[in-house]
Amino acid sequence: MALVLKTDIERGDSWHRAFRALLPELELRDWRAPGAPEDIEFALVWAPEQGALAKFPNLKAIFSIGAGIDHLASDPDLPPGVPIVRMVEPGLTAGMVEFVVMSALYHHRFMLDYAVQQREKVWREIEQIPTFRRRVGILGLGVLGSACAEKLCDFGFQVAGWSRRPKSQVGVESFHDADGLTAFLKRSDILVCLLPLTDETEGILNAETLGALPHGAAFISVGRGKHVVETDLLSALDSGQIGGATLDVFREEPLPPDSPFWSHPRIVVVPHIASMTIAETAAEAVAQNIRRVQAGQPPEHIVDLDRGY
Ligand code: NDP
Ligand code: OXD
Repeated sequence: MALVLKTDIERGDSWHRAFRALLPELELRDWRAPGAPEDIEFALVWAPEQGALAKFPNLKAIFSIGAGIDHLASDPDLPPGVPIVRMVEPGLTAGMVEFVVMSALYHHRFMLDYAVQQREKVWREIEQIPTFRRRVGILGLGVLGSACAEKLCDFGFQVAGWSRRPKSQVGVESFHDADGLTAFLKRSDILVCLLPLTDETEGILNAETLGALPHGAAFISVGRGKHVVETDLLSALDSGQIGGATLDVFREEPLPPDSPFWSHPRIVVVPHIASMTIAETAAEAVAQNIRRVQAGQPPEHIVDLDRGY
Protein backbone atom coordinates (compact mmCIF):
# COMPACT_ATOMS: atom_id res chain seq x y z
CA MET A 1 0.00 0.00 0.00
CA ALA A 2 1.65 3.25 -1.14
CA LEU A 3 0.87 6.92 -0.54
CA VAL A 4 2.48 9.70 -2.53
CA LEU A 5 3.30 12.76 -0.44
CA LYS A 6 3.71 16.29 -1.76
CA THR A 7 4.81 18.63 1.00
CA ASP A 8 7.73 20.94 1.66
CA ILE A 9 11.01 19.19 2.36
CA GLU A 10 11.26 20.49 5.95
CA ARG A 11 7.96 18.86 6.93
CA GLY A 12 8.49 15.57 5.06
CA ASP A 13 10.36 13.96 7.97
CA SER A 14 7.55 14.62 10.46
CA TRP A 15 5.03 12.92 8.16
CA HIS A 16 7.36 9.93 7.70
CA ARG A 17 7.85 9.55 11.46
CA ALA A 18 4.13 9.89 12.18
CA PHE A 19 3.01 7.37 9.55
CA ARG A 20 5.74 4.89 10.51
CA ALA A 21 4.29 4.82 14.02
CA LEU A 22 0.64 4.67 12.96
CA LEU A 23 0.57 2.63 9.76
CA PRO A 24 3.89 0.81 9.34
CA GLU A 25 2.51 -1.06 6.33
CA LEU A 26 2.05 2.23 4.44
CA GLU A 27 4.89 3.00 2.03
CA LEU A 28 5.48 6.75 1.63
CA ARG A 29 6.65 7.80 -1.82
CA ASP A 30 8.06 11.20 -2.63
CA TRP A 31 6.10 13.32 -5.12
CA ARG A 32 9.22 13.99 -7.17
CA ALA A 33 10.08 10.27 -7.53
CA PRO A 34 6.91 8.26 -6.89
CA GLY A 35 8.04 5.09 -8.67
CA ALA A 36 5.50 3.03 -10.63
CA PRO A 37 2.29 5.16 -10.81
CA GLU A 38 0.06 2.08 -10.57
CA ASP A 39 1.40 1.34 -7.03
CA ILE A 40 -0.04 4.55 -5.64
CA GLU A 41 -3.38 4.15 -3.82
CA PHE A 42 -3.42 7.39 -1.82
CA ALA A 43 -2.17 10.92 -2.32
CA LEU A 44 -1.53 13.47 0.44
CA VAL A 45 -0.84 16.74 -1.27
CA TRP A 46 -0.72 20.52 -1.15
CA ALA A 47 -0.98 22.38 -4.49
CA PRO A 48 -0.06 19.61 -6.94
CA GLU A 49 0.63 20.64 -10.52
CA GLN A 50 -2.54 20.53 -12.64
CA GLY A 51 -3.08 17.15 -14.26
CA ALA A 52 -0.48 15.41 -12.07
CA LEU A 53 -2.93 13.40 -9.94
CA ALA A 54 -4.58 11.95 -13.05
CA LYS A 55 -1.34 10.05 -13.73
CA PHE A 56 -2.00 7.63 -10.85
CA PRO A 57 -4.52 5.09 -12.22
CA ASN A 58 -5.24 3.27 -8.91
CA LEU A 59 -5.89 6.17 -6.56
CA LYS A 60 -8.52 5.45 -3.90
CA ALA A 61 -8.50 8.84 -2.16
CA ILE A 62 -6.82 12.23 -2.43
CA PHE A 63 -6.11 13.89 0.92
CA SER A 64 -5.60 17.64 1.03
CA ILE A 65 -2.86 18.67 3.44
CA GLY A 66 -4.91 21.77 4.23
CA ALA A 67 -8.52 22.44 5.19
CA GLY A 68 -9.00 24.43 2.00
CA ILE A 69 -9.24 22.45 -1.21
CA ASP A 70 -9.17 25.32 -3.69
CA HIS A 71 -5.63 24.19 -4.62
CA LEU A 72 -7.19 20.93 -5.86
CA ALA A 73 -10.55 22.13 -7.17
CA SER A 74 -8.77 24.38 -9.66
CA ASP A 75 -7.32 21.29 -11.42
CA PRO A 76 -9.47 20.58 -14.52
CA ASP A 77 -8.00 17.07 -14.82
CA LEU A 78 -8.75 15.57 -11.44
CA PRO A 79 -9.12 11.79 -11.68
CA PRO A 80 -12.88 11.16 -11.94
CA GLY A 81 -14.60 9.32 -9.11
CA VAL A 82 -11.70 9.58 -6.65
CA PRO A 83 -12.88 11.19 -3.39
CA ILE A 84 -11.14 14.37 -2.30
CA VAL A 85 -10.83 14.65 1.46
CA ARG A 86 -10.24 17.95 3.24
CA MET A 87 -8.05 18.17 6.32
CA VAL A 88 -9.89 18.09 9.62
CA GLU A 89 -7.46 17.56 12.47
CA PRO A 90 -7.13 18.94 15.99
CA GLY A 91 -3.74 20.63 15.48
CA LEU A 92 -5.03 22.75 12.60
CA THR A 93 -8.16 23.69 14.52
CA ALA A 94 -6.23 24.61 17.67
CA GLY A 95 -3.86 26.83 15.68
CA MET A 96 -6.74 28.69 14.05
CA VAL A 97 -8.51 29.20 17.37
CA GLU A 98 -5.30 30.68 18.83
CA PHE A 99 -4.81 33.02 15.89
CA VAL A 100 -8.40 34.25 15.64
CA VAL A 101 -8.78 34.77 19.39
CA MET A 102 -5.42 36.57 19.56
CA SER A 103 -6.35 38.82 16.63
CA ALA A 104 -9.84 39.57 17.94
CA LEU A 105 -8.38 40.51 21.31
CA TYR A 106 -5.73 42.63 19.58
CA HIS A 107 -8.35 44.76 17.85
CA HIS A 108 -10.74 44.65 20.80
CA ARG A 109 -8.02 46.06 23.09
CA PHE A 110 -7.00 48.83 20.61
CA MET A 111 -3.47 47.46 20.15
CA LEU A 112 -3.12 49.10 16.71
CA ASP A 113 -3.76 52.48 18.34
CA TYR A 114 -1.36 51.76 21.18
CA ALA A 115 1.34 50.76 18.66
CA VAL A 116 0.95 54.20 17.03
CA GLN A 117 1.01 55.90 20.43
CA GLN A 118 4.18 54.03 21.36
CA ARG A 119 5.95 55.21 18.18
CA GLU A 120 4.88 58.78 19.02
CA LYS A 121 5.70 58.40 22.75
CA VAL A 122 2.11 59.24 23.67
CA TRP A 123 0.81 58.10 27.08
CA ARG A 124 -2.99 58.08 26.70
CA GLU A 125 -5.62 55.63 27.88
CA ILE A 126 -8.33 54.57 25.48
CA GLU A 127 -11.55 53.69 27.24
CA GLN A 128 -11.88 49.94 27.47
CA ILE A 129 -14.97 48.23 26.10
CA PRO A 130 -16.08 45.04 27.88
CA THR A 131 -16.29 41.95 25.69
CA PHE A 132 -20.02 41.65 26.39
CA ARG A 133 -20.50 44.87 24.42
CA ARG A 134 -18.31 43.77 21.48
CA ARG A 135 -19.94 41.81 18.67
CA VAL A 136 -17.79 39.35 16.73
CA GLY A 137 -19.09 37.90 13.47
CA ILE A 138 -17.61 34.83 11.81
CA LEU A 139 -18.20 34.24 8.12
CA GLY A 140 -18.14 30.45 7.82
CA LEU A 141 -19.32 28.45 10.82
CA GLY A 142 -17.74 25.16 9.82
CA VAL A 143 -15.08 23.13 11.61
CA LEU A 144 -12.76 26.11 12.17
CA GLY A 145 -15.33 28.89 12.49
CA SER A 146 -17.39 27.05 15.11
CA ALA A 147 -14.27 26.21 17.18
CA CYS A 148 -13.26 29.90 17.12
CA ALA A 149 -16.82 30.93 18.01
CA GLU A 150 -16.83 28.67 21.05
CA LYS A 151 -13.61 30.16 22.44
CA LEU A 152 -14.70 33.74 21.71
CA CYS A 153 -17.91 33.02 23.66
CA ASP A 154 -15.73 31.95 26.60
CA PHE A 155 -14.24 35.46 26.58
CA GLY A 156 -17.74 36.90 26.80
CA PHE A 157 -17.99 38.37 23.28
CA GLN A 158 -21.38 38.49 21.54
CA VAL A 159 -20.70 35.98 18.79
CA ALA A 160 -22.61 35.31 15.57
CA GLY A 161 -21.83 33.19 12.55
CA TRP A 162 -22.89 33.16 8.93
CA SER A 163 -23.18 29.91 7.02
CA ARG A 164 -25.08 28.43 4.13
CA ARG A 165 -27.47 26.50 6.36
CA PRO A 166 -28.79 27.61 9.80
CA LYS A 167 -26.80 26.42 12.83
CA SER A 168 -27.62 25.83 16.45
CA GLN A 169 -24.42 26.36 18.39
CA VAL A 170 -24.84 27.30 22.04
CA GLY A 171 -24.30 31.04 22.56
CA VAL A 172 -23.79 31.77 18.85
CA GLU A 173 -26.38 33.70 16.87
CA SER A 174 -26.92 32.05 13.51
CA PHE A 175 -27.39 33.90 10.23
CA HIS A 176 -27.52 32.08 6.97
CA ASP A 177 -27.71 32.34 3.24
CA ALA A 178 -27.53 35.48 1.11
CA ASP A 179 -30.68 36.80 2.84
CA GLY A 180 -29.01 36.80 6.25
CA LEU A 181 -25.73 38.39 5.21
CA THR A 182 -26.51 42.09 5.57
CA ALA A 183 -28.11 41.73 9.01
CA PHE A 184 -25.09 39.67 10.09
CA LEU A 185 -22.62 42.28 8.84
CA LYS A 186 -24.51 45.18 10.43
CA ARG A 187 -24.01 43.65 13.89
CA SER A 188 -20.32 42.67 13.51
CA ASP A 189 -17.82 45.02 15.19
CA ILE A 190 -15.06 42.49 14.51
CA LEU A 191 -15.48 40.42 11.35
CA VAL A 192 -13.58 37.16 10.83
CA CYS A 193 -13.58 35.46 7.42
CA LEU A 194 -13.27 31.68 7.64
CA LEU A 195 -15.12 30.74 4.46
CA PRO A 196 -13.81 28.34 1.86
CA LEU A 197 -12.97 29.85 -1.52
CA THR A 198 -15.70 28.93 -4.01
CA ASP A 199 -17.37 30.57 -7.00
CA GLU A 200 -19.97 31.93 -4.56
CA THR A 201 -17.55 33.34 -1.99
CA GLU A 202 -14.90 34.85 -4.25
CA GLY A 203 -14.95 38.65 -3.83
CA ILE A 204 -17.56 38.46 -1.05
CA LEU A 205 -15.73 41.16 0.90
CA ASN A 206 -16.17 44.22 -1.28
CA ALA A 207 -17.26 47.86 -1.05
CA GLU A 208 -20.89 46.88 -0.44
CA THR A 209 -20.34 44.24 2.24
CA LEU A 210 -17.53 46.12 4.01
CA GLY A 211 -19.79 49.18 3.90
CA ALA A 212 -22.54 47.25 5.73
CA LEU A 213 -20.32 46.78 8.81
CA PRO A 214 -20.55 49.26 11.70
CA HIS A 215 -18.24 52.24 11.09
CA GLY A 216 -14.72 51.48 12.36
CA ALA A 217 -15.16 47.68 12.43
CA ALA A 218 -12.09 45.44 12.50
CA PHE A 219 -11.51 42.75 9.89
CA ILE A 220 -9.57 39.51 10.32
CA SER A 221 -8.91 37.75 7.02
CA VAL A 222 -7.92 34.12 7.45
CA GLY A 223 -9.99 32.33 4.76
CA ARG A 224 -8.48 33.04 1.36
CA GLY A 225 -7.13 36.22 -0.22
CA LYS A 226 -9.59 36.00 -3.10
CA HIS A 227 -12.51 36.56 -0.73
CA VAL A 228 -11.41 40.18 -0.57
CA VAL A 229 -11.54 42.89 -3.22
CA GLU A 230 -8.27 44.39 -2.06
CA THR A 231 -8.76 47.89 -3.50
CA ASP A 232 -12.17 48.09 -1.77
CA LEU A 233 -10.57 47.08 1.52
CA LEU A 234 -7.91 49.78 1.16
CA SER A 235 -10.57 52.41 0.44
CA ALA A 236 -12.60 51.26 3.45
CA LEU A 237 -9.49 51.50 5.65
CA ASP A 238 -8.57 54.92 4.32
CA SER A 239 -12.08 56.27 4.94
CA GLY A 240 -12.17 54.82 8.47
CA GLN A 241 -15.10 52.53 7.62
CA ILE A 242 -12.74 49.70 8.54
CA GLY A 243 -10.76 50.70 11.63
CA GLY A 244 -8.08 48.02 11.36
CA ALA A 245 -7.35 44.70 9.72
CA THR A 246 -5.29 41.60 10.30
CA LEU A 247 -4.51 39.96 6.97
CA ASP A 248 -3.09 36.45 6.79
CA VAL A 249 -4.14 35.55 3.23
CA PHE A 250 -3.78 37.49 -0.01
CA ARG A 251 -4.73 37.33 -3.67
CA GLU A 252 -1.06 36.97 -4.50
CA GLU A 253 1.20 35.03 -2.11
CA PRO A 254 3.91 35.80 -1.19
CA LEU A 255 2.58 39.34 -0.89
CA PRO A 256 4.50 41.38 -3.50
CA PRO A 257 6.99 43.90 -2.07
CA ASP A 258 5.11 46.82 -3.65
CA SER A 259 1.77 45.94 -2.02
CA PRO A 260 0.39 48.92 -0.06
CA PHE A 261 -0.69 46.46 2.65
CA TRP A 262 2.90 46.11 3.92
CA SER A 263 3.17 49.66 5.19
CA HIS A 264 -0.45 50.57 5.90
CA PRO A 265 -0.66 51.85 9.49
CA ARG A 266 -3.99 50.13 10.15
CA ILE A 267 -3.01 46.69 8.84
CA VAL A 268 -1.21 43.77 10.44
CA VAL A 269 0.30 41.50 7.75
CA VAL A 270 1.34 37.90 8.43
CA PRO A 271 2.43 35.31 5.82
CA HIS A 272 -0.44 32.78 5.72
CA ILE A 273 0.41 31.30 9.11
CA ALA A 274 -2.92 31.62 10.91
CA SER A 275 -2.81 27.88 11.26
CA MET A 276 -0.85 24.93 9.94
CA THR A 277 -1.54 21.25 9.65
CA ILE A 278 0.49 19.44 12.31
CA ALA A 279 1.88 16.19 10.89
CA GLU A 280 1.72 14.31 14.20
CA THR A 281 -2.02 14.90 14.71
CA ALA A 282 -2.98 15.04 11.02
CA ALA A 283 -1.37 11.67 10.23
CA GLU A 284 -3.76 10.14 12.76
CA ALA A 285 -6.76 11.59 10.84
CA VAL A 286 -5.37 10.41 7.49
CA ALA A 287 -4.51 6.96 8.87
CA GLN A 288 -8.06 6.54 10.18
CA ASN A 289 -9.44 7.40 6.76
CA ILE A 290 -7.06 5.02 5.02
CA ARG A 291 -8.26 2.26 7.34
CA ARG A 292 -11.86 3.15 6.47
CA VAL A 293 -11.14 2.93 2.74
CA GLN A 294 -9.31 -0.36 3.16
CA ALA A 295 -12.39 -1.66 5.02
CA GLY A 296 -14.62 -0.64 2.10
CA GLN A 297 -16.10 2.47 3.79
CA PRO A 298 -16.02 6.00 2.38
CA PRO A 299 -13.48 8.34 4.01
CA GLU A 300 -14.76 11.09 6.33
CA HIS A 301 -14.80 14.76 5.26
CA ILE A 302 -15.20 14.18 1.54
CA VAL A 303 -15.47 17.41 -0.43
CA ASP A 304 -18.53 18.12 -2.55
CA LEU A 305 -16.87 19.44 -5.68
CA ASP A 306 -20.15 20.82 -7.06
CA ARG A 307 -20.57 22.94 -3.92
CA GLY A 308 -16.85 23.77 -3.94
CA TYR A 309 -16.01 22.81 -0.33
P1 NDP B 1 -15.73 23.94 6.57
O1 NDP B 1 -16.05 23.32 5.26
O2 NDP B 1 -15.83 23.11 7.79
O3 NDP B 1 -16.69 25.21 6.81
C1 NDP B 1 -17.02 26.11 5.80
C2 NDP B 1 -18.12 27.02 6.31
O4 NDP B 1 -18.39 28.01 5.30
C3 NDP B 1 -19.44 26.28 6.56
O5 NDP B 1 -20.06 26.80 7.71
C4 NDP B 1 -20.27 26.61 5.31
O6 NDP B 1 -21.68 26.62 5.54
C5 NDP B 1 -19.79 28.02 5.04
N1 NDP B 1 -20.04 28.40 3.65
C6 NDP B 1 -19.47 27.90 2.52
N2 NDP B 1 -19.98 28.49 1.43
C7 NDP B 1 -20.90 29.38 1.87
C8 NDP B 1 -21.77 30.30 1.23
N3 NDP B 1 -21.80 30.41 -0.10
N4 NDP B 1 -22.58 31.04 1.99
C9 NDP B 1 -22.57 30.93 3.35
N5 NDP B 1 -21.76 30.09 4.01
C10 NDP B 1 -20.93 29.33 3.30
O7 NDP B 1 -14.28 24.57 6.42
P2 NDP B 1 -13.17 24.81 7.54
O8 NDP B 1 -13.80 25.52 8.68
O9 NDP B 1 -12.44 23.57 7.80
O10 NDP B 1 -12.16 25.80 6.75
C11 NDP B 1 -12.58 27.04 6.25
C12 NDP B 1 -11.52 27.68 5.41
O11 NDP B 1 -10.49 28.23 6.22
C13 NDP B 1 -10.77 26.77 4.45
O12 NDP B 1 -11.51 26.48 3.31
C14 NDP B 1 -9.53 27.59 4.15
O13 NDP B 1 -9.78 28.43 3.04
C15 NDP B 1 -9.35 28.45 5.39
N6 NDP B 1 -8.14 28.08 6.15
C16 NDP B 1 -7.14 29.00 6.30
C17 NDP B 1 -6.01 28.71 7.01
C18 NDP B 1 -4.95 29.73 7.22
O14 NDP B 1 -3.90 29.41 7.76
N7 NDP B 1 -5.18 30.96 6.83
C19 NDP B 1 -5.82 27.39 7.64
C20 NDP B 1 -6.94 26.51 7.45
C21 NDP B 1 -8.04 26.84 6.73
P3 NDP B 1 -22.45 25.26 5.94
O15 NDP B 1 -21.95 24.90 7.32
O16 NDP B 1 -23.89 25.66 5.98
O17 NDP B 1 -22.09 24.24 4.89
C1 OXD C 1 -5.40 25.42 4.84
C2 OXD C 1 -4.40 26.48 4.88
O1 OXD C 1 -6.32 25.46 4.01
O2 OXD C 1 -3.38 26.31 5.59
O3 OXD C 1 -5.31 24.48 5.66
O4 OXD C 1 -4.60 27.53 4.27
